[in-house]
Amino acid sequence: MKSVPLSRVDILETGPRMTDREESDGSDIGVGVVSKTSPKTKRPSLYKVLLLNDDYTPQEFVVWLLQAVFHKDAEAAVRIMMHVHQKGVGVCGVYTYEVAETKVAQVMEISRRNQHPLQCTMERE
Ligand code: TYC
Repeated sequence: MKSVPLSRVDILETGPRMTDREESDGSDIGVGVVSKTSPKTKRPSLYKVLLLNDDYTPQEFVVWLLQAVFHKDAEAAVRIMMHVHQKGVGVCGVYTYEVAETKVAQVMEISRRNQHPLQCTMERE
């Protein structure tokens, strides 16, 4: 019977058997399995930054502040200011905790420096 030449795979598989998880001396190479039990990303909680009305802070100052701190255009700033003026409270924006905290601190500090009683706070959405 005519013998068929050995292929490269036949030759390799004639040697000592070794699994994918062994070193050549047969010792374990320490490959583990990483199992994911929960999704790795969680959406952050969001917080509304609220502006409160008062009888003394000039409307023009509030409009300027909304543009400077909250990046509102003139039209949106006037709309928010008038909403707060008429309803007593209004939302300036919605942010993650640290951003909201920074905006509140900026509003309070700028108002204080300008001797206006304007109040700003935050609440979880
Ligand atoms: N009520 C103020 C006034 O008539 C204007 C004002 C608007 C003040 C919004 C605070 O958050 C505020 N001068």
